[in-house]
Amino acid sequence: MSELYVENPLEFWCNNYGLSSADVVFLGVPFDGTSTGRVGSREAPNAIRAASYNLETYNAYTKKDLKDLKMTDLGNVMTCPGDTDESLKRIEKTVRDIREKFPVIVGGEHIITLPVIKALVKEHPNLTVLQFDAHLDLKDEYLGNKYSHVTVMRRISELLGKGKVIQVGCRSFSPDEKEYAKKNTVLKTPENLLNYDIKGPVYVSIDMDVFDPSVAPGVSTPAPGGMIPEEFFDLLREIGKRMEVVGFDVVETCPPHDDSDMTSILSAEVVKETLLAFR
Ligand SMILES: [Mn+2]
Repeated sequence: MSELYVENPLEFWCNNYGLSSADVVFLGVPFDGTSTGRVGSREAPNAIRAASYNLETYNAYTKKDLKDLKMTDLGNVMTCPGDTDESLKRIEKTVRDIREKFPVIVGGEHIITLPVIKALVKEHPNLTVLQFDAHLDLKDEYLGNKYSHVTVMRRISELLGKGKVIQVGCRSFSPDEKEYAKKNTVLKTPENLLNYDIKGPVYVSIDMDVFDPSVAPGVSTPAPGGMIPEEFFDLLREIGKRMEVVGFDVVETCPPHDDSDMTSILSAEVVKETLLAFR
């Protein structure tokens, strides 16, 4: 048969190797059931896939190309709108099945990171989470709810233990959260992160609100005073040289509140740059 000039724009741009041969697996998680701010991050996985078709796959700094990665887009987890418990179970089960691969998880809101960590910690018992976020996400509960995007790093910190969550770029939080952070997590600025030595496997969780709303307006809870892309990408490449990264997520992109798709486009670029920095 002659070559067919067709493509599937509902896959993240990659040479699709299929699950058994791929070592990098892109997984969408369209869940926004606990969002306290603007809702709609469930639309992000497909918006970011669509935006990926405008990317150059080559990176001039690392001289690496997405085309050279053995990657596959597995599709989206079938989450249950309105049922957080069942959704988190399904996410954990799906990630458990791909835990030997390098997972690239695209949310969805930030609570989805909890079941991902629960699944990965079985493969990497000494796991550290490196979180980029405007918020600490360390509240103990929110309106009686223990499982929310504002409690997610508290639950992960309880699971992994003291000093195993490193929080970068946080600028919007309550005194209680700051108090918990002082005792249990490690707070860093983008400028002083690299002075801190992280040993063992690292999972990177990127909440898109770590960026300034001037460059990423389409997030659930924007917070002025954040990072710009060049600063973030420079830091990523240094992390890639120094740390053993075993997977990452990109969360909280909110397409219904995005202008000109700029946050989805930046999110696709973040997926690409992060992959090329770490693989
Ligand atoms: Mn967050």
